[in-house]
Amino acid sequence: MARKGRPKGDRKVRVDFRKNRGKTARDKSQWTRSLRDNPNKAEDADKSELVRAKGALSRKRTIIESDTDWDALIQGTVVRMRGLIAEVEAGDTTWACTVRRVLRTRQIDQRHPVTVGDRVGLTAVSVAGEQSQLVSDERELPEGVIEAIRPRATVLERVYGRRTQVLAANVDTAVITVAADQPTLRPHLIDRYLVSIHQGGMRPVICINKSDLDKEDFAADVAERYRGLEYITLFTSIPHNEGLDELREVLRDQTTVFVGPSGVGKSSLLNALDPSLTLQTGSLTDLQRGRHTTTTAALIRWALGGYVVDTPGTRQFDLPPVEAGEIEAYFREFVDLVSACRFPDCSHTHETNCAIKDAVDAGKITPERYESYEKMFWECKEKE
Ligand SMILES: Nc1nc2c(ncn2[C@@H]2O[C@H](COP(=O)(O)OP(=O)(O)OP(=O)(O)O)[C@@H](O)[C@H]2O)c(=O)[nH]1
Ligand SMILES: [Mg+2]
Ligand SMILES: [Zn+2]
Repeated sequence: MARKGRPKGDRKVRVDFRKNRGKTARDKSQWTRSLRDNPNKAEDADKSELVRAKGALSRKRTIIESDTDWDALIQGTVVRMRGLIAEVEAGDTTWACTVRRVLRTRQIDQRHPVTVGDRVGLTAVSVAGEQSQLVSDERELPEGVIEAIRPRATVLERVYGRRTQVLAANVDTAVITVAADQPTLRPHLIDRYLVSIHQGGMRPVICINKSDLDKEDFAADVAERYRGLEYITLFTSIPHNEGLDELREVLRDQTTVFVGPSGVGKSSLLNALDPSLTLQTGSLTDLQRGRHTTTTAALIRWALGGYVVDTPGTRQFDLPPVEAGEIEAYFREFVDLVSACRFPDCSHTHETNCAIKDAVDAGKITPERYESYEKMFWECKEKE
């Protein structure tokens, strides 16, 4: 992209620069294959990878994005990737798009220049004055070329093994889904998801499902703790129809993703929130078995307005790691206190005169949250 006399109006955009960009597609297809053979495998492998040193994985790199006349382009949202073809929804039309070569330069840096959720500008492709058509998943769609991509407001990444993949861009809300019981509620897991979701720039919503199975108000107390931190926290039960209307309101007109461990009721919640979804998720699973196997997400329009992110190929995914030193920034009750620690680089673990530990002693930070922090911190440190 180096060129002389960069015209005025160009701006620098910071993008993630992945060191593993040189990896061949073969790694991925092998992973895909092993995942297809055993869908639980990725999930199990990922468990230990949720928190991991990031420093070695990525650094920021600056590229130049030329000014775009957006008004001259058809504007839409990438809802699905099929190989190199991006399906873009613009108004009532779905386009099958290739990507302009100059944008693919960005692909080399980023591996995925265009991903599900990207806001793009495209031009129609015509042949001899006629709108050209492309076949995508046995549907004939008008062909377009993606000319420009808006900077991403948020990124939803997942980790599998040592690799990180951008699952979707511009997701507004991530619903951390856990269960009051079956599987056992582990609040520490909520904290891990919170850190990753904050890092990705999304709005977290906590959903404690299966409230009908709550024993001795353990889950109800956990919900109170997170409400005390001003997180939107919902307590839901599908058989008791509890909290579902509230959840619908919170998710209206958003792009939403549900994250959380297996068996907590993510699929059940999706179907309860929008009963018409069943078919669509079913057909996506079928797709996966077909030859257009994809491991990327898809955006599905749903009854609440906006989109819900479907992640075919995995029943669950883990979010990317953070650096140990970054974790404190994502514990929201720590943020205003850290400047009062005696040491500017205080890790809030072994140091004296630590404002965080003082706040724990004073009951301003709960021991559960502090233990979560400590656990994540040491795990990250070990790997750095
Ligand atoms: N008691 C009770 N059971 C529920 C509730 N919601 C879901 N379940 C049950 O929990 C089980 C798991 O639900 P799923 O929706 O498949 O869970 P999931 O989170 O999608 O799981 P994965 O797809 O494996 O990640 C099913 O047997 C559901 O019927 C609830 O509110 N209360
Ligand atoms: Mg499910
Ligand atoms: Zn401290």
